[in-house]
Formats: sequence, structure tokens, C-alpha cells
Amino acid sequence: MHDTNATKTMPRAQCDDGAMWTLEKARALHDAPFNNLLFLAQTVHRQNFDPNKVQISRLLSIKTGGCPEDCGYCSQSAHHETGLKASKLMEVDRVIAEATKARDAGATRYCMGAAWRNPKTRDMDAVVAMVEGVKALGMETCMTLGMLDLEQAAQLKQAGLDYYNHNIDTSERYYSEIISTRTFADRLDTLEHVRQAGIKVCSGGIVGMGEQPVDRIDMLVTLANLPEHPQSVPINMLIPIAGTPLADARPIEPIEFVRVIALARIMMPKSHVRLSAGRTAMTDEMQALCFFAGANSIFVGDTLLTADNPGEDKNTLLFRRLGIEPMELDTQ
Ligand code: SAM
Ligand code: DTB
Ligand code: SF4
Repeated sequence: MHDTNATKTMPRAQCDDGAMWTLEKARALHDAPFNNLLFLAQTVHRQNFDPNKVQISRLLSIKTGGCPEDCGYCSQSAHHETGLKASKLMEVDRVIAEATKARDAGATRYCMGAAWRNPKTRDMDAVVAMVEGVKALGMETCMTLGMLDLEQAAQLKQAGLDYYNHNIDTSERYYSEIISTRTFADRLDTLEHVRQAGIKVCSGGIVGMGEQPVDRIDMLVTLANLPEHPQSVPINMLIPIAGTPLADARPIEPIEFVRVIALARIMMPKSHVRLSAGRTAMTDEMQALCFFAGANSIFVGDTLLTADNPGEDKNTLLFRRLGIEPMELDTQ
């Protein structure tokens, strides 16, 4: 007789006693038979969310290129020859105009990104005005500006910022292979400042950077063991950028990618797990598996920050084929 209750044959999601995740426990889930892993992930997903609703976010690069950091994956680092033209911080009015278009096209969250190590004091007035302006449109606001100190985080909170994106990107072990201009601990410090300021945390990472499976698992263990689970967990599949050190990184296999999504869903049951960068390189079938595994947020729009993203038509068709509907703002 087969045991049809997959949950009996594999470790359960986080114990109700709130115990910390260990690498061993997470690894056992990650390595479980694929059907068992997906069954558990979908079960956890249904306990916490409508399985046919996906949250829609939209990105805008408010300051592109020329970044002093040397992140090995990034088109915007001044350390790499990617041919990207650097630009100054965008005018506030233009940001509001772009956000209005995104709202009218159905996005409920607007995420503004800057290629900075950290915002300078002189930048804060403009950034605060952008948050206030986008918030006034009735959208959720998100920013990703690099490292923040506690005072800057408090200023953004005061302006009405809902989310701050700051990815840990990979495991602590692998971090220095990818970035040398800051440390994993720097990332955690900013996440703590954001949390203390009362802003919701958006933090995830990138897979397909030549890391081992254990690095992906360890990254999720770090996120799931933060004082609170990040409310939003973006899982990016590396978009290889010519001229960066990771231009020729070995791509992650689709099934391995889906395992990461499923594990994130199980380990952080109430978080929005975002199927983030890299969707242009995914089939509809792979994205469908990711949604089944518990992904429930995507970026829409032809461009992410600098790289391509599937356009409006492709999303509409995919959602129609899968019977997925955009998540309304008040149910998130
Ligand atoms: N400069 C800020 C920072 O590093 O936090 C904000 C912008 S940065 C571009 C935001 C995130 O985008 C990175 O942490 C990384 O996870 C993701 N990202 C950047 N380049 C990528 C690429 N080529 N493929 C996939 N994800 C990428
Ligand atoms: C996140 O985790 N992914 C987004 C957002 N947060 C800021 C950025 C993806 C960037 C992809 C590469 C590019 O557009 O340059
Ligand atoms: Fe700069 Fe962010 Fe790109 Fe790193 S990921 S180089 S910090 S823009």
C-alpha cells in the first residue's frame, strides 16, 4: 500500500512551538521526493492564501547605473563593463507619472530602486517626496536604495513607506564570492533597521549564481530565522548580464528552482513569495509549477530595473490559462 498522506513521510513545516529552522530540517524538506515537497507546499499555501490570487508589483529604476558596489550579478555596478548608461536621480514628478500609469494598468505595489550603496543625506528629500506622492495614488510603496541607517529608515516610515527591499541574495558562506564591497552582516544590519522602524521587510535572493543547493537552503534558513519572517520574499533567477563576472554562470535547472520556491513557501507560510527576476527565461509550465509551489507575487512591466520582463500580453495570457487573478490590495 502506498502512503497517500505525503505529510506523514516527510518533515513537517515549522513546528508549532516556534523552534528555529536548522539547515538539517530545511535540507530534508528540500531533498524530499518532488511530489511530497509540492504537496506540502500547496497545502501550506492554501492554509494561508487564496491559491488563485497573485499580487502584482511594478518596478522603476529611479537612479540607474554607476553603483560603487561590485555585486557580481549586476548590470549597474561601476566595477563591470556592461555598456549601461548611468543616469541621475529621476525627477519626483516623473516618478509619480510612471506610478500613475502602473496603477492604471493594475499594479497595487510600486517599487522604486536606486543603484546606490546607501542614500546620501542630500537624496532623502526627493526620495521622501516620491514615497509620499506614490502613496497618495493609493498604491503600496516599496523602495530599494541600498544600506539604511536607523534614522533614514525612520524618515522613510514617516513618509509612508510600506516595504523596503533588501536582499540577502545567497548564503553567508557564498556571499563573499559574489560581493566584496560589503558583508552579509551589513545586509542583516539594514534589515534590522527597517524592521525597527516598523517598515515591512522584503528580502530574498538570487539563485543560479553557481552556488550549491546548500547555499540556497541556508539562505532560506537565514530569512526564516529573522526575528520576523520577511513579509515579502523575492526569489530571483539570475539574469546573466554580459560584462559581469556571472555572465556565464551555469543556469539552475527548472525543477531545482521550483524546489526553492516550495521551500520558501513552507518555511515562511504567511509571506508573499515573489517569482521575481528571470521569468523571460521560464516557460509557462515552469511558472505554473512555481505558482503551485506557493509563489504568489510577480513583477509586471516590460522592464525590471534594467533587464527585460515578460510584457503585459504574456502575463494576461498566462493568468487566463491558469485561472489566476490579480490579488486586490485589501486582501494582501
Ligand atoms: N542597490 C540596491 C541593493 O543592492 O539592495 C537595490 C537594487 S538591486 C538591483 C536589487 C536586487 O536585484 C539585488 O539584491 C538582486 O537580488 C536583484 N538583481 C540584481 N541584478 C540581478 C540579475 N542580473 N538577476 C537577478 N536578480 C538581480
Ligand atoms: C528583487 O528581488 N528583484 C528586483 C527588485 N527586488 C528590486 C530587481 C530585479 C533586477 C533584475 C535585473 C535588472 O533589471 O537589472
Ligand atoms: Fe549596486 Fe544594488 Fe547593483 Fe549591487 S545590486 S551593484 S548595490 S545596484
